Amino acid sequence: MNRRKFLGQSAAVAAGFGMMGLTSCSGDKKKLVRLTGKPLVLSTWRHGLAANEAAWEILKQGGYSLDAVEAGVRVSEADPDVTSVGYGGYPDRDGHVTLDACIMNEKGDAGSVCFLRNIMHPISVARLVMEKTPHVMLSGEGALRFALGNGFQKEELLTEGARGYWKKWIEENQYQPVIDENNHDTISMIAIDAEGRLSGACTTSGAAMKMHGRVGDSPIIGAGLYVDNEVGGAASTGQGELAMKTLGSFLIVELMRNGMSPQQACEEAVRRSRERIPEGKDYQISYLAVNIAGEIGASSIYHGFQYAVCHDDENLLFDAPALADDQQRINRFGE
Ligand code: SD4
Repeated sequence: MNRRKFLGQSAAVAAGFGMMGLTSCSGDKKKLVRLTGKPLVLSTWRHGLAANEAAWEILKQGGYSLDAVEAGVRVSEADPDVTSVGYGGYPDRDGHVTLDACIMNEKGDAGSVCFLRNIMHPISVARLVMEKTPHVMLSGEGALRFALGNGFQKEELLTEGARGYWKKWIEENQYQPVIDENNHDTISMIAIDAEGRLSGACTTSGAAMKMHGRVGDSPIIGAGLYVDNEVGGAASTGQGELAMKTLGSFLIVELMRNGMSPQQACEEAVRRSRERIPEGKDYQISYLAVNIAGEIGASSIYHGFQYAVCHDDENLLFDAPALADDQQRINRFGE
């Protein structure tokens, strides 16, 4: 994308419109959609379309945004074809699927689980941590025990497909868990309901082939997700270490609080995250944000990040603008 087109999009967002040059779900129509208004739900990646649909069922009936985001991301968690989330998620380098998730509501309540194994819906465990304990985060064995004690069933989450990917990776690669387009589709979702209540959810199996025990940004309140009902919400997908080092989602919300549009705030968070990339590494990070007025922003280091927005019964997929230019992408991906 050239700079002029990029700025044109930012201006459109600042004026209260959604991103320009949008493609519909079927990918064939160009559209300009006004995205202000409630209710509204947005989420990361193409599979966010199906997740949005489940969330929208609740929102359109006047339901609670927290119920909507939980129901929405559960769709991705149960989908074996989504390889960065829940069932079917790629394992760590030892062959174990380990899950991270968090959830937040309009009051600023938050719940989170990390390094959780064998539970299909970590987002629902995170919600229970928020609602049933005085804590924000449970990890590993303790999180599993808490889940089982609350009626969740132990399940094998490693599918044959994911096992095959892991086996191939071991043979061909050198154990470097870098997030790129092949292992990158964490779902983060933010919704505003008819009463103006903002909630968010984020759930992932994390970086494929990560070290056993590695936890990313997705369960960290302020890194993978942050919502504040006075301002808006933000979420990340990509190399979680970058969002952790910058508290990227919290940063975006604070930048919006101080007057930036969601688009400007996402771009600034990408810029800062990019500065934290270790020498010699090439990582991708993407942010998605919405303010309480329903304006949306999205930004990424490289092109390829897509997000889905559902409003007024219309559920559309958008291409996020990127900071790196096309030549840098060609150099990286050889396209
Ligand atoms: C992580 N941010 O664990 C997650 C991975 C991700 O799409 O977003 N994948 O670092």
